[in-house]
Amino acid sequence: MDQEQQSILLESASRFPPQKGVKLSYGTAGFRADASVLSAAVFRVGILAALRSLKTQSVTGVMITASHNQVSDNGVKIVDPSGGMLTQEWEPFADALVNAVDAEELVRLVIAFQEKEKIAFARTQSAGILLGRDTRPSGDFLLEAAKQGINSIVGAVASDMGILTTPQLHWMVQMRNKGKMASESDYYEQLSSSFRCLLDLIPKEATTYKIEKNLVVDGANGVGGEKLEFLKKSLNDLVIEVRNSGKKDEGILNDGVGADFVQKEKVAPRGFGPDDIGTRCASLDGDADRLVYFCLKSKNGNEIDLIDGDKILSLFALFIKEQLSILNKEENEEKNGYHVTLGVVQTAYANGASTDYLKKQGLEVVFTPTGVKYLHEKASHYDIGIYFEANGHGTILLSESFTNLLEVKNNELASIAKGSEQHRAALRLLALSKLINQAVGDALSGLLLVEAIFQHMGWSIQVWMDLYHDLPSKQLKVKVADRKSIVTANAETVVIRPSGLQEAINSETAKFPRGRAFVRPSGTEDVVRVYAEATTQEAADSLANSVAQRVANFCTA
Ligand code: G16
Repeated sequence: MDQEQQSILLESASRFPPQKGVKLSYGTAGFRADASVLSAAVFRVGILAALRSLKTQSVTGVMITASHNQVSDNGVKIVDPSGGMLTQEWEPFADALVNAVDAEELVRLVIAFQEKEKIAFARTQSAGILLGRDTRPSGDFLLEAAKQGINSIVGAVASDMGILTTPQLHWMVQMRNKGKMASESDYYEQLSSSFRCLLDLIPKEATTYKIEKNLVVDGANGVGGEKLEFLKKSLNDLVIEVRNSGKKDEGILNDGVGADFVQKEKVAPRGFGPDDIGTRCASLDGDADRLVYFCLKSKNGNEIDLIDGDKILSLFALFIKEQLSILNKEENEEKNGYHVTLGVVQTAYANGASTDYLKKQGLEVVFTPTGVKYLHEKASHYDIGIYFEANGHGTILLSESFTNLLEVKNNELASIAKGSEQHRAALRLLALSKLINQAVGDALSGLLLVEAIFQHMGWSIQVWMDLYHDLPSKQLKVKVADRKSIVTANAETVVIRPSGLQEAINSETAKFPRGRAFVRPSGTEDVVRVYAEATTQEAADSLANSVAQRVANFCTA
């Protein structure tokens, strides 16, 4: 690194001194904390995104959001050139850079990393970094910090894409690097045209039930509500009412609203009541990367039937299996010369009943730790990989070779069997590959896929709910002195530290038939999370409480 670059870095970094005593970690989905302590971290993440772009000679992204967290928090994460999360290999450097005590240490770290990674700094090179932020009030000043971080690397160019959902920014980075059109209006155009295409391919005889076309969506008072208001204008076949859309006086971001609240508390969000009984409802989270559905069931309260990520995954898996079996009907594998691998990825939070159901459908189910960065990676090993966290974060990945095969099949079949069921199945999968956001879980694209499949199946919401019945479950948060004192293994199902805690959990679990419980430190909040399931709600609550008590005891000892 030349002297001029060093002094630019030194000068700009000294304008963003880190707050004393604040130690941040890249966590499940980037750095998150109270927005007031984040300027230095966001500035430094700007530097990191520029380095990643220089290293890969591709476009990267910086998203400023704390997603489901409270409005006073904010966060920052990097979008890798693939459109996915930052490569895990760079996370230790991200941690070191963000926690450097002063500008001098920061410059030393950047020089050492640049040499190790052989990153070429040159005036002629140009690194492109797309910037996005959600609707949090702190987004503006943090965006400025990110820009200054990017601008302190010679040759790096920041493009402010404005207020976006997190998945929109991931999609834009992925598309740019494929050399495709990637504006926000291109995103809406792709979603609405592939949605229409799926509807046009619905078999005429499908409508066993009369589909309720009205859908009411809780926008978590975040960016998703506002974007959905826009998207719905191009969807003639669906009537969407958006509530908690973030408009003035509608309420506070993620406060008693949003997918995280609905899924964890299992109650309806604010703004929903007895008049909505019988209506299909959905909820997005604060930055619209999670989606759950629900139905109100009690006249006097806000009790709901929840349709979580596991059930969305099941719906997607059934639809894809159906299309694959149509495609393969008259052609055995040998003739095809191509065996399509289909896999499903879940985490320990997946309800045991969902895993049983998926396995009974003959699907291969694998598990990873929490965090879409892990699920996404696993799903990419299949021709079609479907991943979902129970909290509603997930998507579908279709391999390039399988998509190419579909394109070929589409062309072959178009000439010999236009309009045949096989041809239509290939077209459906092609439309699905365009509708679903393959960069990351996306509540808007997921919602349209659910709605299209729903109409295809001709299902009532009751049929979907009755696919299987969840085992009662309970989630709790425990505040401890140092959540990192808990270390887990086996996709977070076993605690290996502190010693003795797993045995304590085992002895509590053994008291309940079909009991299952695990604990893990959150990567987005300063808490330890506890999950328990059992055959009754009382048993699940009681198991969660006793495990939480054990955690509290072990972590203060
Ligand atoms: C993020 C991650 C998700 C994860 C969630 C909760 O979601 O992207 O994969 O499930 O945090 O993580 P933890 O339990 O570690 O706090 P979001 O929607 O907040 O970006």
